[in-house]
Amino acid sequence: METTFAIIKPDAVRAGNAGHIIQRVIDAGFRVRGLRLTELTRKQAEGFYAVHKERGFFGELCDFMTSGPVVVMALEKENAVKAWRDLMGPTNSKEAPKGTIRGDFGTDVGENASHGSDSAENAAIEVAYFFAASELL
Ligand code: 3AN
Repeated sequence: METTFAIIKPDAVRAGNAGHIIQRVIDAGFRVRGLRLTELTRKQAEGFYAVHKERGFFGELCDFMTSGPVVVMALEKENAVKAWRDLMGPTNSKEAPKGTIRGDFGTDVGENASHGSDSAENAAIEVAYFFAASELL
């Protein structure tokens, strides 16, 4: 069984959609191993997105991710990384089909309602970035 890491981003929490998104997680058969409402510090956001630090949108991305509360989750399922990315839809909410989280709750490529790890290796790193082992059920 695989565990992936997910974030309900500030736009979706602000719009009151966190509950709707968590319901989709449960309906899709994920087991929630960890879940917390938190607000990222600038340092946390910059560390989390360090692979993107040379990209033009890095500052904007960190501004957005620190703009309000987020929900961080560790989600378990067979092929959880792919299953969660399929449920989210493509990065750009403008291109994401209806029925996907980004298609239904996001706005564009930056404000796209959710994050999901892109590999099992990164999922392990990202889960550990936000959760102590003792917080994972
Ligand atoms: P994904 O989160 O789907 O794996 P990546 O890895 O391409 O997508 O992008 C990482 C993060 O950077 C995403 N959360 C996305 O919202 C943001 N991002 C990507 N491209 C842009 C852009 N052109 N402007 C603002 N934010 C962006």
